[in-house]
Amino acid sequence: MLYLSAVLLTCTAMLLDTPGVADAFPSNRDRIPNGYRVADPCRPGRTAQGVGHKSPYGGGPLNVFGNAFAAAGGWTSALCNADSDGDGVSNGAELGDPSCTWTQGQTPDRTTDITHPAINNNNPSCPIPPWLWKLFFGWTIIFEQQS
Ligand SMILES: [Ca+2]
Ligand SMILES: [Ca+2]
Repeated sequence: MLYLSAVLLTCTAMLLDTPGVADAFPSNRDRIPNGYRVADPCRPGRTAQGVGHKSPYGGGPLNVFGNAFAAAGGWTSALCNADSDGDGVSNGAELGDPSCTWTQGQTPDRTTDITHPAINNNNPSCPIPPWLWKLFFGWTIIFEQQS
């Protein structure tokens, strides 16, 4: 029974990890700086598809950043200067807009090393340990790069 559960969980995770399967509100990714470049610390080599959601694939309950974004109504100076995940790095610094000057459509001050504004950079809480995720799903990154 345990083996069957593990196989079912793995197949479900593989389906959910297929790009484009579960995008929820991708337009919100345009409303934050580097919305398509946020590294997902729980899935090495991947970007978070749902930066404002608890699920990295988007949809479902909002995370702390998603709630703050919804309350602010967009990328505001207050949201930019806040540190939603409490890791000591402001949302703006995490998303490449440390001076909080970005507006939609502009290229942010920084476009590399973009970290997740709802996941603690120093101690990420992941449903699947990153090493285990990489062991099972790392091959799909190679597949995507070739396509
Ligand atoms: Ca932070
Ligand atoms: Ca963070």
